[in-house]
Amino acid sequence: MSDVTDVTDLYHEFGDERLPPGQRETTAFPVLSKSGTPEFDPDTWEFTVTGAVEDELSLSWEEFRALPAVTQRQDFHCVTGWSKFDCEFTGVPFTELAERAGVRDDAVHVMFSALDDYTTDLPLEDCLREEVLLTWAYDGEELPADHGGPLRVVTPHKYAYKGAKWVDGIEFLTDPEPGYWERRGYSETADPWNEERYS
Ligand SMILES: Nc1nc2c(c(=O)[nH]1)N[C@H]1C(S)=C(S)[C@@H](COP(=O)(O)O)O[C@H]1N2
Ligand SMILES: [Mo]
Repeated sequence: MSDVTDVTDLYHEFGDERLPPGQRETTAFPVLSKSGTPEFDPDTWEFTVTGAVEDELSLSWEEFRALPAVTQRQDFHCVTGWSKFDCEFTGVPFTELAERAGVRDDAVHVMFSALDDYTTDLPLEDCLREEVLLTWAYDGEELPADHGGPLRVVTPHKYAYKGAKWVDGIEFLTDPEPGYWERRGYSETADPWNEERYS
């Protein structure tokens, strides 16, 4: 992997400190999943982009991997209180998929879905940022299955539950809808520097 873009300084937009309030830095990378790690079959896997778009998309694993990708160094903040600095993720920017599908003007919100029936939602403007990636590699290696391999979303400007592991769908919504943890009391907005943990 050649060019690595460092986006670890995005915290300047949200707060003074790289480590958000109430977080502690860890060098470990704990695994947090609501249920186990789902099976991935590259032959039947299908990624869909649906909802308020001009052209709905359906991509095989091979087609997804052929999309243009970037590598970024990012931080990772878990709502349970740990942060991990300098994670190197390689993948497709959310904006690339949004452009290919042609997001309609009435889209305001986004729902991500995953192989383990997890969902999470974000306002559209929070997704249309360069650091929101659909990533398949971590520190130059294939993304481990426990961490969401083959494909996961990363959202370094939000608590990490906003990043769906095993992601296989993006739906553009004209009205906000809550995802899995958001229905269970976690924050809709999830800004780590404002400690938006619960709703
Ligand atoms: N599909 C799916 N994505 C998920 C989860 C999950 O249970 N299923 N857990 C979320 C939560 S609560 C966190 S903190 C991060 C954890 O990512 P990690 O296991 O790679 O540390 O994934 C998020 N994405
Ligand atoms: Mo979490």
